[in-house]
Amino acid sequence: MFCFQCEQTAGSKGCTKVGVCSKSPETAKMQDVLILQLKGIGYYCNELVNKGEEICRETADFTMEGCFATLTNVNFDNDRFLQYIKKANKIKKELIEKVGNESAPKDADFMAPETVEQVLALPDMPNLGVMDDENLDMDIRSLREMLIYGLKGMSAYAHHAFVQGGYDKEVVNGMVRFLGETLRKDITVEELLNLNMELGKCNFKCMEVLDNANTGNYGHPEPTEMLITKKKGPFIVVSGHDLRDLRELLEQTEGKGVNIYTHGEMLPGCAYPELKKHKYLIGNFGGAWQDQQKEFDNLPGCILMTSNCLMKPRDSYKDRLYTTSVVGWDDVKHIEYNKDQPKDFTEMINQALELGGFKEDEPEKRITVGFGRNAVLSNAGAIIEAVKAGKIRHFFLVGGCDGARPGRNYYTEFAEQSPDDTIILTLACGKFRFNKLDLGTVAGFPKVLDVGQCNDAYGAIQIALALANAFECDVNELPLSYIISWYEQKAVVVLLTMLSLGLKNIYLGPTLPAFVTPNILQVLVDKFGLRPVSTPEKDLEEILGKK
Ligand code: FSO
Ligand code: SF4
Repeated sequence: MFCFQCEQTAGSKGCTKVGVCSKSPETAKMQDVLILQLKGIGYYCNELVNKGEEICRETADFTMEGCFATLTNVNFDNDRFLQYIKKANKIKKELIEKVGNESAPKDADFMAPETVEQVLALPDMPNLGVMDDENLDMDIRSLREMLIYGLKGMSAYAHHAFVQGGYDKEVVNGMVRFLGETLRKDITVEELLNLNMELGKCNFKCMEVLDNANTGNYGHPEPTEMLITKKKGPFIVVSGHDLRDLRELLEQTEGKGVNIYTHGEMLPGCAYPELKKHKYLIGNFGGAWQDQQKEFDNLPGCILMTSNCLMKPRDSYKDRLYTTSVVGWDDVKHIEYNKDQPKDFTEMINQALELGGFKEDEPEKRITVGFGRNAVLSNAGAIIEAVKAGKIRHFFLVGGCDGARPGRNYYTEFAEQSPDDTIILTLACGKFRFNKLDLGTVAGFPKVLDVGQCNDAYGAIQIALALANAFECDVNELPLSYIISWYEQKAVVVLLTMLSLGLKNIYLGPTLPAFVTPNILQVLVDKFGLRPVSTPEKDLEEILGKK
Protein backbone atom coordinates (compact mmCIF):
# COMPACT_ATOMS: atom_id res chain seq x y z
CA MET A 1 0.00 0.00 0.00
CA PHE A 2 0.98 3.59 -0.35
CA CYS A 3 -1.16 6.34 1.12
CA PHE A 4 -0.20 9.90 2.05
CA GLN A 5 -3.56 11.58 1.84
CA CYS A 6 -3.75 12.78 5.44
CA GLU A 7 -1.63 14.75 7.84
CA GLN A 8 -0.77 11.85 10.13
CA THR A 9 0.81 9.79 7.35
CA ALA A 10 3.72 7.63 8.57
CA GLY A 11 6.98 9.53 8.99
CA SER A 12 5.37 12.49 7.16
CA LYS A 13 6.10 10.52 3.98
CA GLY A 14 3.53 7.79 3.42
CA CYS A 15 1.87 4.77 5.04
CA THR A 16 3.29 1.66 3.38
CA LYS A 17 2.69 -1.24 5.78
CA VAL A 18 -0.49 -0.26 7.54
CA GLY A 19 -2.19 3.09 7.97
CA VAL A 20 -1.48 5.16 11.07
CA CYS A 21 -5.29 5.46 10.93
CA SER A 22 -5.50 1.60 11.10
CA LYS A 23 -6.32 1.21 7.40
CA SER A 24 -5.09 -2.24 6.37
CA PRO A 25 -3.17 -2.83 3.12
CA GLU A 26 -6.22 -4.80 1.96
CA THR A 27 -8.60 -1.92 2.52
CA ALA A 28 -6.07 0.42 0.89
CA LYS A 29 -6.12 -1.82 -2.21
CA MET A 30 -9.92 -1.94 -2.29
CA GLN A 31 -9.96 1.87 -2.09
CA ASP A 32 -7.35 2.26 -4.84
CA VAL A 33 -9.39 0.00 -7.11
CA LEU A 34 -12.58 1.90 -6.40
CA ILE A 35 -10.89 5.24 -7.07
CA LEU A 36 -9.60 3.97 -10.42
CA GLN A 37 -13.12 2.88 -11.32
CA LEU A 38 -14.52 6.25 -10.28
CA LYS A 39 -11.99 8.08 -12.45
CA GLY A 40 -13.32 6.13 -15.43
CA ILE A 41 -16.92 6.78 -14.43
CA GLY A 42 -15.99 10.45 -14.21
CA TYR A 43 -14.58 10.39 -17.72
CA TYR A 44 -17.66 8.73 -19.29
CA CYS A 45 -20.07 10.94 -17.35
CA ASN A 46 -18.24 13.99 -18.61
CA GLU A 47 -18.58 12.69 -22.16
CA LEU A 48 -22.29 12.39 -21.51
CA VAL A 49 -22.42 16.00 -20.32
CA ASN A 50 -20.47 17.09 -23.41
CA LYS A 51 -23.15 15.43 -25.53
CA GLY A 52 -25.74 17.58 -23.79
CA GLU A 53 -27.16 14.80 -21.67
CA GLU A 54 -27.69 14.66 -17.93
CA ILE A 55 -25.98 12.42 -15.42
CA CYS A 56 -28.60 10.29 -13.75
CA ARG A 57 -29.18 10.78 -10.06
CA GLU A 58 -28.17 7.25 -9.13
CA THR A 59 -24.76 7.64 -10.79
CA ALA A 60 -24.21 11.04 -9.19
CA ASP A 61 -25.15 9.72 -5.72
CA PHE A 62 -22.92 6.71 -6.20
CA THR A 63 -19.93 8.73 -7.38
CA MET A 64 -20.12 11.00 -4.34
CA GLU A 65 -20.66 8.18 -1.89
CA GLY A 66 -17.91 5.97 -3.34
CA CYS A 67 -15.39 8.78 -3.29
CA PHE A 68 -16.42 9.82 0.25
CA ALA A 69 -15.96 6.23 1.48
CA THR A 70 -12.23 6.45 0.67
CA LEU A 71 -11.70 9.59 2.74
CA THR A 72 -9.60 9.21 5.89
CA ASN A 73 -11.32 7.61 8.90
CA VAL A 74 -14.58 6.80 7.09
CA ASN A 75 -14.81 3.19 5.97
CA PHE A 76 -12.57 0.24 6.81
CA ASP A 77 -14.91 -2.58 5.75
CA ASN A 78 -13.73 -4.59 2.72
CA ASP A 79 -17.13 -6.15 2.10
CA ARG A 80 -18.69 -2.72 1.82
CA PHE A 81 -15.96 -1.72 -0.64
CA LEU A 82 -16.70 -4.81 -2.69
CA GLN A 83 -20.32 -3.69 -2.98
CA TYR A 84 -19.14 -0.29 -4.24
CA ILE A 85 -16.71 -1.96 -6.69
CA LYS A 86 -19.45 -4.18 -8.14
CA LYS A 87 -21.81 -1.28 -8.53
CA ALA A 88 -19.07 0.78 -10.18
CA ASN A 89 -18.60 -1.99 -12.80
CA LYS A 90 -22.29 -1.98 -13.55
CA ILE A 91 -22.57 1.80 -13.84
CA LYS A 92 -19.47 2.00 -16.01
CA LYS A 93 -20.70 -0.69 -18.38
CA GLU A 94 -23.94 1.23 -18.91
CA LEU A 95 -22.05 4.48 -19.46
CA ILE A 96 -19.75 2.92 -22.07
CA GLU A 97 -22.78 1.59 -23.89
CA LYS A 98 -24.16 5.12 -24.00
CA VAL A 99 -21.11 7.17 -24.92
CA GLY A 100 -18.68 4.69 -26.50
CA ASN A 101 -15.03 4.09 -25.70
CA GLU A 102 -13.24 5.42 -28.78
CA SER A 103 -11.23 8.31 -27.39
CA ALA A 104 -11.13 7.23 -23.74
CA PRO A 105 -7.81 7.55 -21.87
CA LYS A 106 -6.03 4.38 -20.82
CA ASP A 107 -7.76 2.43 -18.05
CA ALA A 108 -10.96 4.49 -18.15
CA ASP A 109 -12.72 1.23 -19.08
CA PHE A 110 -11.04 -0.79 -16.30
CA MET A 111 -13.45 -3.37 -14.87
CA ALA A 112 -12.59 -4.79 -11.46
CA PRO A 113 -12.95 -8.44 -10.45
CA GLU A 114 -15.91 -9.06 -8.19
CA THR A 115 -14.61 -10.95 -5.14
CA VAL A 116 -12.45 -9.52 -2.36
CA GLU A 117 -9.80 -12.19 -2.97
CA GLN A 118 -9.59 -11.40 -6.68
CA VAL A 119 -9.41 -7.67 -6.07
CA LEU A 120 -6.62 -8.15 -3.57
CA ALA A 121 -4.78 -10.39 -6.03
CA LEU A 122 -4.75 -7.70 -8.75
CA PRO A 123 -1.17 -6.99 -9.77
CA ASP A 124 0.25 -3.48 -9.56
CA MET A 125 -0.81 -1.71 -12.68
CA PRO A 126 -0.61 1.75 -14.19
CA ASN A 127 -3.18 4.14 -12.75
CA LEU A 128 -3.80 2.06 -9.63
CA GLY A 129 -2.90 3.95 -6.49
CA VAL A 130 -0.64 6.90 -5.87
CA MET A 131 2.66 5.38 -7.04
CA ASP A 132 1.06 3.95 -10.15
CA ASP A 133 3.75 5.00 -12.55
CA GLU A 134 7.39 5.29 -11.48
CA ASN A 135 8.20 7.57 -14.36
CA LEU A 136 5.55 10.15 -13.56
CA ASP A 137 6.92 13.59 -12.80
CA MET A 138 6.68 14.14 -9.03
CA ASP A 139 5.15 17.61 -9.39
CA ILE A 140 2.46 16.22 -11.68
CA ARG A 141 1.79 13.43 -9.17
CA SER A 142 1.65 15.99 -6.37
CA LEU A 143 -0.95 18.14 -8.12
CA ARG A 144 -2.92 15.14 -9.39
CA GLU A 145 -3.17 13.73 -5.88
CA MET A 146 -4.11 17.17 -4.54
CA LEU A 147 -6.94 17.19 -7.06
CA ILE A 148 -8.05 13.69 -6.04
CA TYR A 149 -7.95 14.52 -2.31
CA GLY A 150 -9.83 17.72 -2.97
CA LEU A 151 -12.43 15.68 -4.85
CA LYS A 152 -12.77 13.33 -1.88
CA GLY A 153 -13.36 16.35 0.34
CA MET A 154 -15.97 17.85 -1.98
CA SER A 155 -17.71 14.48 -2.37
CA ALA A 156 -18.30 14.46 1.40
CA TYR A 157 -19.98 17.88 1.33
CA ALA A 158 -21.96 16.97 -1.77
CA HIS A 159 -23.16 13.76 -0.13
CA HIS A 160 -24.28 15.63 3.00
CA ALA A 161 -26.12 18.10 0.78
CA PHE A 162 -27.71 15.42 -1.44
CA VAL A 163 -29.28 13.51 1.44
CA GLN A 164 -30.90 16.73 2.60
CA GLY A 165 -32.35 17.76 -0.74
CA GLY A 166 -29.38 19.88 -1.84
CA TYR A 167 -28.66 18.35 -5.24
CA ASP A 168 -26.74 20.53 -7.65
CA LYS A 169 -25.88 19.78 -11.27
CA GLU A 170 -22.98 22.22 -11.43
CA VAL A 171 -21.27 20.41 -8.55
CA VAL A 172 -21.88 16.97 -10.07
CA ASN A 173 -20.66 18.04 -13.51
CA GLY A 174 -17.53 19.54 -11.95
CA MET A 175 -16.91 16.41 -9.91
CA VAL A 176 -17.02 14.06 -12.91
CA ARG A 177 -14.95 16.32 -15.13
CA PHE A 178 -12.16 16.63 -12.56
CA LEU A 179 -12.24 12.88 -11.87
CA GLY A 180 -11.87 12.10 -15.58
CA GLU A 181 -8.98 14.55 -15.96
CA THR A 182 -6.92 12.62 -13.40
CA LEU A 183 -6.56 9.77 -15.94
CA ARG A 184 -4.82 11.96 -18.52
CA LYS A 185 -1.17 11.20 -19.01
CA ASP A 186 -0.40 14.27 -21.12
CA ILE A 187 -1.51 16.75 -18.46
CA THR A 188 0.78 19.65 -17.49
CA VAL A 189 1.57 21.33 -14.17
CA GLU A 190 -0.19 24.47 -15.37
CA GLU A 191 -3.35 22.54 -16.30
CA LEU A 192 -3.39 20.73 -12.98
CA LEU A 193 -2.94 23.97 -11.05
CA ASN A 194 -5.89 25.44 -12.92
CA LEU A 195 -7.98 22.32 -12.30
CA ASN A 196 -7.24 22.54 -8.57
CA MET A 197 -8.40 26.16 -8.56
CA GLU A 198 -11.52 25.27 -10.52
CA LEU A 199 -12.22 22.54 -8.00
CA GLY A 200 -11.84 25.10 -5.21
CA LYS A 201 -14.49 27.29 -6.85
CA CYS A 202 -16.76 24.30 -7.49
CA ASN A 203 -16.46 23.36 -3.82
CA PHE A 204 -17.48 26.89 -2.80
CA LYS A 205 -20.71 26.26 -4.72
CA CYS A 206 -20.99 22.83 -3.10
CA MET A 207 -20.60 24.29 0.41
CA GLU A 208 -23.18 26.94 -0.47
CA VAL A 209 -25.63 24.22 -1.49
CA LEU A 210 -24.95 22.38 1.78
CA ASP A 211 -25.33 25.59 3.78
CA ASN A 212 -28.68 26.22 2.08
CA ALA A 213 -29.79 22.65 2.79
CA ASN A 214 -28.80 22.90 6.45
CA THR A 215 -30.27 26.34 7.09
CA GLY A 216 -33.30 25.62 4.89
CA ASN A 217 -34.13 22.48 6.84
CA TYR A 218 -33.21 23.52 10.37
CA GLY A 219 -33.05 27.35 10.35
CA HIS A 220 -30.00 29.52 10.96
CA PRO A 221 -27.80 28.56 13.92
CA GLU A 222 -28.30 30.92 16.84
CA PRO A 223 -26.02 31.52 19.83
CA THR A 224 -26.85 28.72 22.24
CA GLU A 225 -25.38 27.65 25.55
CA MET A 226 -24.69 23.93 25.48
CA LEU A 227 -24.00 21.60 28.35
CA ILE A 228 -20.58 19.92 28.13
CA THR A 229 -20.93 17.77 31.25
CA LYS A 230 -22.71 14.45 31.83
CA LYS A 231 -26.36 14.12 32.85
CA LYS A 232 -27.85 11.15 34.61
CA GLY A 233 -29.79 8.74 32.41
CA PRO A 234 -29.64 6.68 29.18
CA PHE A 235 -28.06 8.37 26.18
CA ILE A 236 -26.80 8.20 22.63
CA VAL A 237 -23.72 10.08 21.41
CA VAL A 238 -23.96 11.25 17.78
CA SER A 239 -20.75 11.99 15.93
CA GLY A 240 -19.85 13.10 12.41
CA HIS A 241 -21.37 15.79 10.22
CA ASP A 242 -24.76 14.51 9.01
CA LEU A 243 -27.49 16.76 10.42
CA ARG A 244 -30.23 14.70 8.79
CA ASP A 245 -29.18 11.70 10.87
CA LEU A 246 -29.27 13.86 13.98
CA ARG A 247 -32.79 15.06 13.14
CA GLU A 248 -34.10 11.56 12.44
CA LEU A 249 -32.60 10.25 15.65
CA LEU A 250 -34.12 13.13 17.63
CA GLU A 251 -37.52 12.41 16.11
CA GLN A 252 -37.28 8.72 16.94
CA THR A 253 -36.10 9.24 20.54
CA GLU A 254 -38.97 11.66 21.31
CA GLY A 255 -40.57 10.70 24.63
CA LYS A 256 -38.34 7.65 25.13
CA GLY A 257 -36.18 8.99 27.95
CA VAL A 258 -32.89 8.90 25.99
CA ASN A 259 -30.62 11.95 26.10
CA ILE A 260 -28.76 12.87 22.94
CA TYR A 261 -25.24 14.29 23.09
CA THR A 262 -23.42 15.59 20.07
CA HIS A 263 -19.80 14.59 19.64
CA GLY A 264 -16.94 16.03 17.59
CA GLU A 265 -18.16 17.81 14.46
CA MET A 266 -21.81 17.32 15.41
CA LEU A 267 -21.42 19.95 18.17
CA PRO A 268 -22.74 22.84 16.02
CA GLY A 269 -25.94 20.81 15.45
CA CYS A 270 -27.00 21.97 18.92
CA ALA A 271 -27.50 25.51 17.61
CA TYR A 272 -30.02 24.95 14.80
CA PRO A 273 -33.54 25.97 15.91
CA GLU A 274 -35.25 22.93 14.36
CA LEU A 275 -32.82 20.59 16.13
CA LYS A 276 -32.39 22.30 19.49
CA LYS A 277 -36.17 22.45 19.95
CA HIS A 278 -35.82 18.81 21.04
CA LYS A 279 -35.15 19.33 24.73
CA TYR A 280 -33.34 16.03 25.18
CA LEU A 281 -30.64 17.18 22.74
CA ILE A 282 -28.93 18.13 25.92
CA GLY A 283 -25.31 18.82 25.15
CA ASN A 284 -21.96 17.78 23.80
CA PHE A 285 -19.92 14.83 24.94
CA GLY A 286 -16.12 14.72 24.75
CA GLY A 287 -13.58 16.48 22.60
CA ALA A 288 -12.21 16.02 19.11
CA TRP A 289 -12.17 12.75 17.17
CA GLN A 290 -8.70 11.58 18.22
CA ASP A 291 -9.83 11.27 21.86
CA GLN A 292 -12.70 8.86 21.08
CA GLN A 293 -11.02 5.58 22.07
CA LYS A 294 -10.40 6.91 25.58
CA GLU A 295 -13.70 8.74 25.88
CA PHE A 296 -15.87 5.88 24.57
CA ASP A 297 -14.11 3.26 26.70
CA ASN A 298 -16.84 1.38 28.63
CA LEU A 299 -19.33 4.11 27.81
CA PRO A 300 -22.73 3.19 29.30
CA GLY A 301 -24.54 4.42 26.18
CA CYS A 302 -24.58 4.02 22.39
CA ILE A 303 -22.55 5.87 19.78
CA LEU A 304 -23.65 6.68 16.24
CA MET A 305 -20.97 7.57 13.67
CA THR A 306 -22.62 9.45 10.81
CA SER A 307 -19.37 10.30 8.99
CA ASN A 308 -15.70 10.72 9.80
CA CYS A 309 -13.68 10.50 11.95
CA LEU A 310 -13.96 6.86 13.06
CA MET A 311 -11.04 5.24 14.87
CA LYS A 312 -10.42 1.54 15.43
CA PRO A 313 -13.04 0.64 18.03
CA ARG A 314 -11.96 -0.92 21.30
CA ASP A 315 -13.75 -4.07 22.46
CA SER A 316 -15.03 -2.13 25.47
CA TYR A 317 -17.50 -0.22 23.29
CA LYS A 318 -17.57 -2.03 19.92
CA ASP A 319 -20.89 -3.69 20.83
CA ARG A 320 -22.56 -0.31 21.38
CA LEU A 321 -21.09 1.44 18.37
CA TYR A 322 -23.22 1.93 15.23
CA THR A 323 -22.15 3.21 11.84
CA THR A 324 -24.43 4.59 9.17
CA SER A 325 -24.24 6.06 5.68
CA VAL A 326 -20.72 5.77 4.20
CA VAL A 327 -19.07 4.85 7.50
CA GLY A 328 -18.01 1.25 8.09
CA TRP A 329 -15.98 -1.10 10.22
CA ASP A 330 -16.06 -4.94 10.10
CA ASP A 331 -18.35 -6.38 12.78
CA VAL A 332 -19.80 -3.03 13.80
CA LYS A 333 -23.55 -2.71 13.44
CA HIS A 334 -24.50 -0.68 10.39
CA ILE A 335 -27.74 1.25 9.96
CA GLU A 336 -28.77 1.35 6.33
CA TYR A 337 -29.59 4.52 4.46
CA ASN A 338 -33.20 4.73 3.30
CA LYS A 339 -33.50 7.09 0.42
CA ASP A 340 -36.95 8.46 1.07
CA GLN A 341 -37.68 7.02 4.49
CA PRO A 342 -36.09 7.81 7.84
CA LYS A 343 -33.44 5.34 8.99
CA ASP A 344 -34.47 2.86 11.62
CA PHE A 345 -32.67 3.58 14.89
CA THR A 346 -34.88 1.30 17.04
CA GLU A 347 -32.19 -1.24 17.94
CA MET A 348 -29.75 1.46 19.05
CA ILE A 349 -32.39 3.30 21.09
CA ASN A 350 -33.38 0.08 22.87
CA GLN A 351 -29.77 -0.78 23.58
CA ALA A 352 -29.16 2.72 25.02
CA LEU A 353 -32.14 2.20 27.34
CA GLU A 354 -30.80 -1.21 28.43
CA LEU A 355 -27.33 0.18 29.09
CA GLY A 356 -28.90 2.67 31.48
CA GLY A 357 -26.56 5.59 30.87
CA PHE A 358 -24.69 7.76 33.35
CA LYS A 359 -25.47 7.11 37.01
CA GLU A 360 -25.32 10.73 38.15
CA ASP A 361 -25.12 14.34 37.07
CA GLU A 362 -21.73 16.01 36.83
CA PRO A 363 -21.41 19.62 38.03
CA GLU A 364 -22.68 21.63 35.06
CA LYS A 365 -20.46 23.43 32.59
CA ARG A 366 -21.62 25.10 29.40
CA ILE A 367 -20.10 26.65 26.28
CA THR A 368 -21.70 28.88 23.68
CA VAL A 369 -22.00 27.69 20.10
CA GLY A 370 -23.99 28.90 17.09
CA PHE A 371 -22.18 31.90 15.62
CA GLY A 372 -23.00 30.97 12.03
CA ARG A 373 -22.85 33.60 9.32
CA ASN A 374 -26.37 34.87 10.08
CA ALA A 375 -25.71 35.33 13.79
CA VAL A 376 -22.39 37.10 13.18
CA LEU A 377 -23.65 39.29 10.36
CA SER A 378 -26.74 40.33 12.28
CA ASN A 379 -24.19 42.00 14.59
CA ALA A 380 -22.21 43.48 11.68
CA GLY A 381 -23.04 47.06 12.68
CA ALA A 382 -21.75 46.61 16.23
CA ILE A 383 -18.67 44.74 14.98
CA ILE A 384 -17.79 47.45 12.50
CA GLU A 385 -18.18 50.16 15.14
CA ALA A 386 -16.01 48.23 17.57
CA VAL A 387 -13.32 47.93 14.88
CA LYS A 388 -13.53 51.63 14.05
CA ALA A 389 -13.37 52.54 17.75
CA GLY A 390 -10.23 50.40 18.15
CA LYS A 391 -11.97 47.94 20.49
CA ILE A 392 -11.39 45.06 18.07
CA ARG A 393 -7.92 45.18 16.56
CA HIS A 394 -7.89 41.98 14.57
CA PHE A 395 -9.84 38.82 13.70
CA PHE A 396 -8.30 35.38 13.44
CA LEU A 397 -10.00 32.50 11.73
CA VAL A 398 -8.45 29.64 13.68
CA GLY A 399 -10.08 26.62 12.14
CA GLY A 400 -9.74 23.21 10.61
CA CYS A 401 -9.15 19.70 11.81
CA ASP A 402 -7.76 18.41 15.02
CA GLY A 403 -5.46 15.40 15.10
CA ALA A 404 -3.33 13.20 17.27
CA ARG A 405 0.15 14.41 16.39
CA PRO A 406 2.17 16.50 18.83
CA GLY A 407 2.52 20.07 17.66
CA ARG A 408 -1.18 20.80 17.66
CA ASN A 409 -0.76 22.68 20.94
CA TYR A 410 0.18 25.50 18.61
CA TYR A 411 -3.52 26.23 18.16
CA THR A 412 -4.27 26.25 21.90
CA GLU A 413 -1.33 28.52 22.55
CA PHE A 414 -2.24 30.76 19.65
CA ALA A 415 -5.73 31.25 21.10
CA GLU A 416 -4.36 31.85 24.58
CA GLN A 417 -1.72 34.29 23.44
CA SER A 418 -3.89 36.28 21.04
CA PRO A 419 -4.26 39.80 22.52
CA ASP A 420 -7.39 40.81 24.43
CA ASP A 421 -8.60 43.10 21.67
CA THR A 422 -8.71 40.31 19.06
CA ILE A 423 -11.54 37.94 18.17
CA ILE A 424 -11.22 34.32 17.12
CA LEU A 425 -13.65 32.85 14.62
CA THR A 426 -13.41 29.10 14.67
CA LEU A 427 -14.84 26.10 12.86
CA ALA A 428 -14.38 22.31 12.51
CA CYS A 429 -12.98 20.01 15.15
CA GLY A 430 -9.74 21.96 15.62
CA LYS A 431 -11.80 24.22 17.91
CA PHE A 432 -11.68 21.60 20.67
CA ARG A 433 -8.11 22.75 21.32
CA PHE A 434 -9.46 25.93 22.92
CA ASN A 435 -13.28 26.14 22.91
CA LYS A 436 -13.61 25.13 26.55
CA LEU A 437 -11.06 27.69 27.80
CA ASP A 438 -12.53 30.78 29.37
CA LEU A 439 -11.08 33.43 27.09
CA GLY A 440 -13.60 36.10 28.06
CA THR A 441 -15.24 38.71 25.86
CA VAL A 442 -14.09 41.40 23.44
CA ALA A 443 -16.22 44.51 22.85
CA GLY A 444 -19.23 42.66 24.22
CA PHE A 445 -18.72 39.55 22.04
CA PRO A 446 -17.36 36.21 23.23
CA LYS A 447 -13.70 36.12 22.24
CA VAL A 448 -14.22 32.75 20.54
CA LEU A 449 -17.07 32.68 18.03
CA ASP A 450 -17.92 29.15 16.89
CA VAL A 451 -19.01 29.40 13.25
CA GLY A 452 -19.75 25.66 12.94
CA GLN A 453 -18.50 22.55 11.14
CA CYS A 454 -15.69 22.43 8.58
CA ASN A 455 -18.20 22.97 5.77
CA ASP A 456 -19.22 26.22 7.49
CA ALA A 457 -15.99 27.58 6.06
CA TYR A 458 -18.58 28.79 3.54
CA GLY A 459 -20.18 30.91 6.27
CA ALA A 460 -16.79 32.18 7.48
CA ILE A 461 -15.89 33.28 3.95
CA GLN A 462 -19.27 35.01 3.64
CA ILE A 463 -18.54 36.86 6.88
CA ALA A 464 -15.15 37.98 5.51
CA LEU A 465 -16.68 39.12 2.21
CA ALA A 466 -19.46 41.03 4.01
CA LEU A 467 -16.93 42.78 6.27
CA ALA A 468 -14.79 43.68 3.24
CA ASN A 469 -17.89 45.14 1.65
CA ALA A 470 -18.77 47.14 4.76
CA PHE A 471 -15.24 48.49 5.10
CA GLU A 472 -15.10 49.11 1.35
CA CYS A 473 -11.82 47.29 1.03
CA ASP A 474 -10.39 44.17 -0.55
CA VAL A 475 -10.90 41.05 1.53
CA ASN A 476 -7.12 40.75 1.88
CA GLU A 477 -6.96 44.25 3.40
CA LEU A 478 -9.24 43.30 6.29
CA PRO A 479 -7.76 42.95 9.78
CA LEU A 480 -8.31 39.21 9.40
CA SER A 481 -5.83 36.33 9.26
CA TYR A 482 -6.36 32.64 8.59
CA ILE A 483 -4.66 30.14 10.87
CA ILE A 484 -5.64 26.78 9.43
CA SER A 485 -5.03 23.29 10.76
CA TRP A 486 -5.43 20.40 8.38
CA TYR A 487 -5.79 16.68 8.82
CA GLU A 488 -7.89 15.06 6.10
CA GLN A 489 -9.16 15.73 2.61
CA LYS A 490 -12.02 18.07 3.41
CA ALA A 491 -9.42 20.48 4.73
CA VAL A 492 -7.61 20.11 1.38
CA VAL A 493 -10.65 21.16 -0.60
CA VAL A 494 -11.49 24.02 1.79
CA LEU A 495 -7.93 25.28 1.37
CA LEU A 496 -8.32 25.07 -2.43
CA THR A 497 -11.54 27.05 -2.12
CA MET A 498 -9.83 29.77 -0.08
CA LEU A 499 -6.97 29.98 -2.57
CA SER A 500 -9.32 30.02 -5.54
CA LEU A 501 -11.18 32.96 -4.02
CA GLY A 502 -7.92 34.88 -3.77
CA LEU A 503 -7.55 34.76 0.02
CA LYS A 504 -3.90 35.38 0.77
CA ASN A 505 -1.36 34.79 3.52
CA ILE A 506 -2.92 31.68 5.01
CA TYR A 507 -0.93 30.05 7.81
CA LEU A 508 -1.11 26.27 7.45
CA GLY A 509 -0.13 23.63 10.00
CA PRO A 510 0.66 21.72 12.05
CA THR A 511 2.82 20.23 9.26
CA LEU A 512 2.65 20.62 5.51
CA PRO A 513 1.08 17.87 3.35
CA ALA A 514 3.45 15.06 2.37
CA PHE A 515 1.92 15.06 -1.11
CA VAL A 516 3.08 18.62 -1.81
CA THR A 517 6.53 18.61 -3.44
CA PRO A 518 9.02 21.43 -2.76
CA ASN A 519 8.38 22.88 -6.22
CA ILE A 520 4.63 22.93 -5.78
CA LEU A 521 5.00 24.39 -2.29
CA GLN A 522 7.09 27.17 -3.78
CA VAL A 523 4.31 27.90 -6.30
CA LEU A 524 1.77 28.10 -3.46
CA VAL A 525 4.06 30.38 -1.47
CA ASP A 526 4.82 32.66 -4.42
CA LYS A 527 1.32 32.81 -5.82
CA PHE A 528 -0.79 32.82 -2.66
CA GLY A 529 1.54 33.70 0.19
CA LEU A 530 0.72 30.36 1.82
CA ARG A 531 3.05 29.80 4.78
CA PRO A 532 3.63 27.09 7.35
CA VAL A 533 2.83 27.97 10.96
CA SER A 534 5.94 28.61 13.08
CA THR A 535 5.35 29.46 16.74
CA PRO A 536 2.34 31.36 18.10
CA GLU A 537 4.66 34.13 19.34
CA LYS A 538 6.35 34.61 15.98
CA ASP A 539 3.20 34.30 13.90
CA LEU A 540 1.26 36.70 16.13
CA GLU A 541 4.07 39.19 15.96
CA GLU A 542 4.31 38.86 12.21
CA ILE A 543 0.58 39.34 11.76
CA LEU A 544 -0.07 42.09 14.28
CA GLY A 545 3.24 43.84 13.78
CA LYS A 546 2.30 44.35 10.15
CA LYS A 547 -0.89 46.21 10.91
FE1 FSO B 1 -12.67 16.98 11.99
FE2 FSO B 1 -12.51 14.49 11.10
FE3 FSO B 1 -14.83 18.24 9.99
FE4 FSO B 1 -12.51 16.45 9.33
S1 FSO B 1 -13.95 15.28 12.55
S2 FSO B 1 -11.11 15.99 10.96
S3 FSO B 1 -11.88 18.38 8.49
O1 FSO B 1 -13.16 14.75 9.49
O2 FSO B 1 -14.27 16.90 8.89
O3 FSO B 1 -13.35 18.69 11.20
FE1 SF4 C 1 -1.93 6.78 6.39
FE2 SF4 C 1 -3.63 8.83 6.51
FE3 SF4 C 1 -3.67 7.15 4.47
FE4 SF4 C 1 -4.53 6.39 6.87
S1 SF4 C 1 -5.44 7.95 5.52
S2 SF4 C 1 -3.26 5.21 5.47
S3 SF4 C 1 -3.05 7.47 8.17
S4 SF4 C 1 -2.02 8.55 5.02
